[in-house]
Amino acid sequence: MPSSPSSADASGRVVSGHGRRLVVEAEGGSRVLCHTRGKKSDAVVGDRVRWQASGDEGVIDKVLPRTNLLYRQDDWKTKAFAANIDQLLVVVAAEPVFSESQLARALIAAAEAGIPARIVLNKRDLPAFATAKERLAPYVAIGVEVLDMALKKEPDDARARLAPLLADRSTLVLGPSGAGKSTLVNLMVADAKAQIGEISQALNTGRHTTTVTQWYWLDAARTSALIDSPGFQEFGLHHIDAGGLAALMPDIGQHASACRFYNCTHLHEPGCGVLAALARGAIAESRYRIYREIFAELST
Ligand SMILES: Nc1nc2c(ncn2[C@@H]2O[C@H](COP(=O)(O)OP(=O)(O)OP(=O)(O)O)[C@@H](O)[C@H]2O)c(=O)[nH]1
Ligand SMILES: [Mg+2]
Ligand SMILES: [Zn+2]
Repeated sequence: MPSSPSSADASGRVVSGHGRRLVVEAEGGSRVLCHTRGKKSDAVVGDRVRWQASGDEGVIDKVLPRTNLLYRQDDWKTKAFAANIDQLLVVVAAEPVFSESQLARALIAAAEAGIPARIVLNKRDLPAFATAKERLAPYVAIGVEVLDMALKKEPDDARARLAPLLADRSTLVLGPSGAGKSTLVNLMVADAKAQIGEISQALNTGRHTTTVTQWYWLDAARTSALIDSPGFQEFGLHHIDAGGLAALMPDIGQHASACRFYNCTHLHEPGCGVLAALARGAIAESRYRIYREIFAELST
């Protein structure tokens, strides 16, 4: 429990949460269940906040300015993943088969938010791995680093390669359900169970599948953080302007300078540099299909 008097605001960081119930870590490291004022909660995991104690719990008064916010925008709903993150690890696996569209969307959202991203391709031990790896070839080609791992089967290899990438920054782990996000977090965070603590455990109700976004510290000095998140199935990008989509998909956007029209949509225009590149095999068909699919969504 914080020792600050209830009249004064203390600073802290949101370390987990569900709707309006958020766990805030105070400066000293203690964690307290907080509520937000008003109906709409705008504090998300990773946010730095001003809060005050109110009995055993707390109330968040103010969310401090963010460096960034990663979120998805479905038709009606905005779903924040986390704020103030330095990098993204998108975890996909050989099994269950991942949706390339969802993967592409996560990378587009990250690019839009200015957050660097890597892909972890997990479950190298399974026969389906080779096919999954092939499906990631377009991402390797655009310069996204793909880390092949078996988080469960070859934990030492995974730990040794991940540790330097995670040092001194906050990393959000995102991906579909069953890919291995929590396996990764448990591998890297020695005291993960203890950090979840009773408050957050109650929010997650002991389920195997993650239902609550959770911020973990990797080190005692609290300079490196790993954020576990629930698996996603949908990834709406309605916050992105259709005209700006190509620029967020580098393999598509790099050919736009050859288009005859400055406002080319790359769908049907004559003299389109993107369609020409597609025709000569310079753009992966799956990537162009995803571009069209998202463009259509953003144009309705
Ligand atoms: N074969 C194999 N299975 C693995 C590996 N890594 C993780 N798994 C298994 O994959 C399953 C899902 O792992 P989780 O870490 O819970 O997946 P998650 O991404 O956190 O899933 P959600 O919380 O539902 O989003 C578990 O049964 C793990 O044991 C691996 O390297 N190889
Ligand atoms: Mg999980
Ligand atoms: Zn074009």
